[in-house]
Amino acid sequence: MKNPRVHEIATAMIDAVRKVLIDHQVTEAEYRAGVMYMMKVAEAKETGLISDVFLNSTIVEIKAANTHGSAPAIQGPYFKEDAPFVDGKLKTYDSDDHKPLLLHGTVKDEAGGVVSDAVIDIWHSTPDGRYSGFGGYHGDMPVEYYRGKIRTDSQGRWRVQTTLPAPYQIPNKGPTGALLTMMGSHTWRPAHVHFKIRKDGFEPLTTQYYFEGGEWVDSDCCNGVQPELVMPAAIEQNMQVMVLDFVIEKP
Ligand code: MBD
Ligand code: FE
Repeated sequence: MKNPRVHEIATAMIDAVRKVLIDHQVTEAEYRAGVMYMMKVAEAKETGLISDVFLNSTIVEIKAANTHGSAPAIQGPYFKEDAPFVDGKLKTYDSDDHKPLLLHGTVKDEAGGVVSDAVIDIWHSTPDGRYSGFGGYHGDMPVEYYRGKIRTDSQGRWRVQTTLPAPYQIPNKGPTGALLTMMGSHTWRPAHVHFKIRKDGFEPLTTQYYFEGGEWVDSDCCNGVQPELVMPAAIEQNMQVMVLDFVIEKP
């Protein structure tokens, strides 16, 4: 069955790629190497990763230009729908060199009204740059580590404690890392925490926040940093804290 939207977008994408092939006089051998490369991406299970490294920020730009809510950001490939609800604290592998991080704030609507009972998913990497629940490169860390869901209270407030994430290197031993290196780029992202805020009757908000002054904030390999997403370093109760007041909007 013909799908008009697929027709429009797929046709435009193929036209755009054909133009690149012609403009750069791509040879048969180069084309074949490209096909082999795509097979390697699939084999390494990096299809999601490579898509998000290069293209997710563009989708976010489109959304950002059309929203009255908080700034959206790239979701990346490591969201897990089945993360558990947590009671004020994400499960982490605590050790002496893991610093605590307190996250709290509110969820409001565009008119400033509190949004109670919104579900917030929070996820981030281990200090050594792995995400739970993905296996392979990431090890076999169970899905309940470094991620969880919480709900806003009757005043729209939320709060959760975790450990401070470190600058993060995307999987760099596979085809995505190899391409970035051949392109003269690198595989680093600034330390970040991901959020997804959902409430019936509102547009979901997917975002992530970075730490002011953090390494790679100015040269994220995923092009995911916007000024509104960089939070100043603040301290509360002897802990580094990020205070985030989210605004979500109706469709
Ligand atoms: C990540 O952790 C991430 O957040 C993105 C956007 C891409 C790759 C890895
Ligand atoms: Fe991430």
